[in-house]
Amino acid sequence: MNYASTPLSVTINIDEIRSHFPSLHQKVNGYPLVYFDNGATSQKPDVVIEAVTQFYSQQNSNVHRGVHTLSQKATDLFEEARITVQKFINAKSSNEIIFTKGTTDSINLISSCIAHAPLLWRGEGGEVLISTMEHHSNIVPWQMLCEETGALLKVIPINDQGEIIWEEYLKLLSNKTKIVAITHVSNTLGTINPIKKMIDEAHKKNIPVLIDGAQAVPHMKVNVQDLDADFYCFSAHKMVGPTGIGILYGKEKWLNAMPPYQGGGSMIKSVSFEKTTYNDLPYKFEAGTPHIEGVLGLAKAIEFINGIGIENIQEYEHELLAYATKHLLEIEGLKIIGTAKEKASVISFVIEGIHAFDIGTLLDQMGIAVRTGHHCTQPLHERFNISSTVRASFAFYNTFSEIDRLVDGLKRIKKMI
Ligand code: C6P
Repeated sequence: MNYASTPLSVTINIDEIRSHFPSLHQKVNGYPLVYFDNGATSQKPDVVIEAVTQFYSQQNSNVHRGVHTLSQKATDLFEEARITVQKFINAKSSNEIIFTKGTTDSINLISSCIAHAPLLWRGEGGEVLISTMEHHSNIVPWQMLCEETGALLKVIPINDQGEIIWEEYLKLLSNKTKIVAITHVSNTLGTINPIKKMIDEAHKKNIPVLIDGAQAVPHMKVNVQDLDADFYCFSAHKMVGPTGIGILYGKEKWLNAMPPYQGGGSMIKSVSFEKTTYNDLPYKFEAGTPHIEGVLGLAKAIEFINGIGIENIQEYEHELLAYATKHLLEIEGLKIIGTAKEKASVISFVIEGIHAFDIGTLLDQMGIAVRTGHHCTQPLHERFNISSTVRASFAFYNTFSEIDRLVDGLKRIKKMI
């Protein structure tokens, strides 16, 4: 059935966009693929795939290490990519852009180094403040830090819609708080947190704030200077870039105040058995040979997104979200978990009497890829007294007719079971 009565109000050429994604044009279990697992990882456009293969076929060499032509070329492309990232999130300096393995690695870098920086981590004990809706990547590293330092983990509660309870946040911010670590967009609920306001409040008490931007950067304009974020973390693979590469943005003064994360090549100025001096930013935090082709692919992913316009992406995905919400709610027994006023294009739901895993498996038989389970947010699922949900997460290359297929598929499953 075609439910697509909503006219597109944005100038996005969906056919043209989709033509750049080879993986979208395949059949899965006999049906044209509908890929709604973008929250886990996105598909990749031809320009990103070409950048990776071109590196291996033409520029392959190590960076920052050779005087020979290939190494110089690879180094130039690598450092140009850093500037592309800097401009994309409007960081003040490219020294503030650290290449990591991904969001998880970026958060672990900070949680491992911060307590060794007296400028940032003053005194014993203290508290680390996170929220109920955090991904395990923004919980476990802080628990490990708390175990090591004797700090306490404090959790900001959320309401039934899946929004931070503002008064509780204000109550929990205190002179004991060492850092606030909060997700920009929840990977399960889709909630867009009011991070600018949250950062403002924390800064009134001189508390630094780390933002987990894994689910935000692919879907909305992020301006780290405007937000005044102290640290901002994200992954390339969720924004049509390669896997295994991510970004840690950090204010230069904080990155300078912290010791290195790992020791090895590149992060040093000089080494002797008696004493090693560390390199300047950003290299101080980039020990070892980096994921060069991942960085080059990430730059192409950003250029691709810029070509469409992140504001156009946001508007289009918002229409997908509204359309999907409306038609999913027509299914009897379906309940959406996460109904915040400000939401990104993520819908997690349960259907009365049918296990999420069965729904995911049966949808897959129809060529529709969704995620089922706790989506690495077990405490959040506990908050809603459920063990698992089905999650459909949309990207700018998804269509209204694909949403129709999801809705029809769920109706068939309801009839079957
Ligand atoms: N969430 C999901 O299906 P990595 O794996 O390091 O690229 O990203 C970790 C991460 C951190 N924070 C948030 C909010 C996330 O959504 C994720 C990754 C995926 O929801 C895989 S579990």
